[in-house]
Amino acid sequence: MRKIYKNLAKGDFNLSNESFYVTTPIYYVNDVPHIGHGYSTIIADTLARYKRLTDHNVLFLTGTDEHGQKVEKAARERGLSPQEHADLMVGPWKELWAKLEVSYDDFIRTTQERHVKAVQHIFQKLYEQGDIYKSFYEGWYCIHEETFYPESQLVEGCCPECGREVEWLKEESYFFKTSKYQNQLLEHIKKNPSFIQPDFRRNEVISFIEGGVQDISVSRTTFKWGIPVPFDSDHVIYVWFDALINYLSGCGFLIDEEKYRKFWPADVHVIGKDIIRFHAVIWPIMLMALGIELPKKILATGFWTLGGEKISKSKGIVIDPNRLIEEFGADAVRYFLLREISIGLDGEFTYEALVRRLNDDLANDLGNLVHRTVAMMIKYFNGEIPEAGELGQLEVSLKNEALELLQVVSESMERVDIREALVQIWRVVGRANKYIDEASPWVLAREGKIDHLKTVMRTLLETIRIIGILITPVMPDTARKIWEQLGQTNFASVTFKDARKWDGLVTGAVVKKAQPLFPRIELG
Ligand code: ME8
Repeated sequence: MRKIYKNLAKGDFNLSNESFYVTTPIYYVNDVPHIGHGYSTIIADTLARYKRLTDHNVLFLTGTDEHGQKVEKAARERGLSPQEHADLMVGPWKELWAKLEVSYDDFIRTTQERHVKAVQHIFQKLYEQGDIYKSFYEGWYCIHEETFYPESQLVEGCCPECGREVEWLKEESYFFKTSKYQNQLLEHIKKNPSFIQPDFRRNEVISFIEGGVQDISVSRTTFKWGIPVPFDSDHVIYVWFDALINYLSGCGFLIDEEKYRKFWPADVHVIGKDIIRFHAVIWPIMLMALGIELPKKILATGFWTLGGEKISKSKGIVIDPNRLIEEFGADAVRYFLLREISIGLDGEFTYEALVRRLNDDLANDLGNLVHRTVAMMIKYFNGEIPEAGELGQLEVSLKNEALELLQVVSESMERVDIREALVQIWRVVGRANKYIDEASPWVLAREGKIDHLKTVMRTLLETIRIIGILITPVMPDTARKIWEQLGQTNFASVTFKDARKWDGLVTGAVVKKAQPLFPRIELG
């Protein structure tokens, strides 16, 4: 990743054969997905697709978190065993990811044997080396968050995260010596500024650690739905200790040495800000204790809110992604979520904002550019792509902007600034639309200046080709449709490298008239 960035800085875009490993949180199966879950997954998917298009060997892992008291309770309420419940609930997640064009390479479930084995192995190892010890736990526990909270953190006696009632638990428990590694972790975070992103989250984590990290309870005895502690069958392993290990068990740990070597350490864990302490404190400490390299980046997103409140199924504040996809299409939803807010910040979800983006950016700007160009091609050249003659000043200017886009977009993507990448692409979309008006192909046609008309149309088509390539990570389906409308056939083998050359279209290929990419939506 870094290598490519250096090359880019020199203006020399080099493809690499490096591996890239990106993960999403694994989602609880106590409920069905909402748009907030979709958000982290779409970010990870966009990064995975971008890396594949720059010739990386990608492992994109998502999955489900199936143990714990919360899942056990949800199963009981439905009269099912926790396993039956999990088996049923995993369906809606996989279906949503298919509808959202999420191209995961592997889907891990924490009830799978490969995972259970890894978790027990790690628990045993840490116990044997003295980093896990037995004691008693007393404290306030929120089942919903599956987290213990010190009294000082409670808000009016309730869970500081979700506001639910907490219960006082006293039980025998195994503890993980988190405190032992806090200084080592602090040093790592300070030495590696990009380890926790965005920066303001990094600073929060630093102050949290400086405040002192307590050893955490990593086993429970009051319920059964969890991975048994290998040497003490009265205890099940704490669901977060279990869940975090998915990032290892999902990349071959213990079972596929070659894969594990190839992909670990992970390049990016995409997570929401609510689970940053688990990922930026507990998880790295678990890895340090095991002597395993830390992930390169923890990327914490903000929340999508509705009426100022976090979108959350359990709070009854939900946007059903399935309905949005049916109404607007997966690509429009993906574009909206990634374009509307910068990663890390919260965003208020409104139907109006979504429709505005769809109408302005997608229907008017991109959709019209493609539609007008294809229509003129059919009208003037029966759709057959002509050779360009000598480029005039306007053409050279558009060509240069289009060719520079690869570098600009790649730099933004390397910084995981997907929004900026889109802003830059749309700058050229706007430029191309303006060029149509400036070059006025209809005047050239009327005046019989056919050679120049050919040059104008080819310039537009090449610009659209480049835009089509660069939007692929965010809007894979639209990119494919653009490719087809351009009469090109090799979409599956296109990579970002193809955006650095001009004249990439097959001359003589015939563009295809199609439905507008994005129909305008009238606000009711
Ligand atoms: O926490 N806006 O799972 P979970 C943006 N199983 N993102 C949101 C969101 C919102 N309104 N609501 C949820 C868990 N998310 C654990 C994770 S990982 C080893 C274990 C996203 O089903 C966000 O990424 O509660 C958040 O961190 C994740 O969903 C939590 O999903």
